[in-house]
Amino acid sequence: MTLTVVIPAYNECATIRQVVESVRAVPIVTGIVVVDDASTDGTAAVLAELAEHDPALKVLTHARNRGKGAALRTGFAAATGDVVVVHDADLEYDPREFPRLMQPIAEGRADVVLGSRFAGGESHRVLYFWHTVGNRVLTLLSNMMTNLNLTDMEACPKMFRREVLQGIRLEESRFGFEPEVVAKVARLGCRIYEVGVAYHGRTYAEGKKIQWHDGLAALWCIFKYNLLR
Ligand SMILES: Nc1nc2c(ncn2[C@@H]2O[C@H](COP(=O)(O)OP(=O)(O)OP(=O)(O)O)[C@@H](O)[C@H]2O)c(=O)[nH]1
Ligand SMILES: [Mg+2]
Repeated sequence: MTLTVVIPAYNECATIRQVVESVRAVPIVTGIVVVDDASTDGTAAVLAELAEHDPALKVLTHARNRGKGAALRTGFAAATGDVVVVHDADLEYDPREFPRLMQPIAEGRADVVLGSRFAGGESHRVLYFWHTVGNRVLTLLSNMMTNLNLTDMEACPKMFRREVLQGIRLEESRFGFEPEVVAKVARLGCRIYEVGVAYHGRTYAEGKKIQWHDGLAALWCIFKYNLLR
């Protein structure tokens, strides 16, 4: 079973090399698609150098910044593996966990596997209490509408059988991707599994970017994609 890793990247010049190298080092990875979302910090130059002698690494570039969801749409369309996983470009998650995430799909039990920072015994950096509350509330509201018992709707690691993913029309261009895709795979009746993942979160001083209005946007998307469609 082949695995394509889709990495959205916006101004991640400090981490992108290490991210790509750590993904490459995972034996089950057969292809990597990085979507440079019009970075202005030199990410493009690092990516060009990394792609030079690596046919398994595809770099796609947006002419202007369009957001994580839009970057993922571009990346998913170019993915060719049997299975596709989303991986952020900021070292918060560990690609060595891909085999564990893939297991339910490889065994033919799952169509979609979601990583969770709140399930399983992996290590998690202790960080912002109110962010965790926000995550729990968003996950609770999403679960109430999908009737799924997820523990972490907003976690980045999301793995799909490619046919399932490419059969979904995704609309959200920014961080609304997470609630949108969960609502859509739930509605399709996909077999969903959850796997606990380690989380090495960053502080705002270290470059964390998410803002309170991203939480509000996620809230709106939970209602939009579960009730209004
Ligand atoms: N913030 C942001 N990230 C983008 C954008 N386009 C692509 N990305 C990538 O999407 C991934 C997630 O972005 P992050 O800013 O790390 O968002 P997050 O992990 O939800 O939140 P924090 O890490 O807490 O800031 C990263 O790999 C980014 O490089 C964009 O327009 N804005
Ligand atoms: Mg992040």
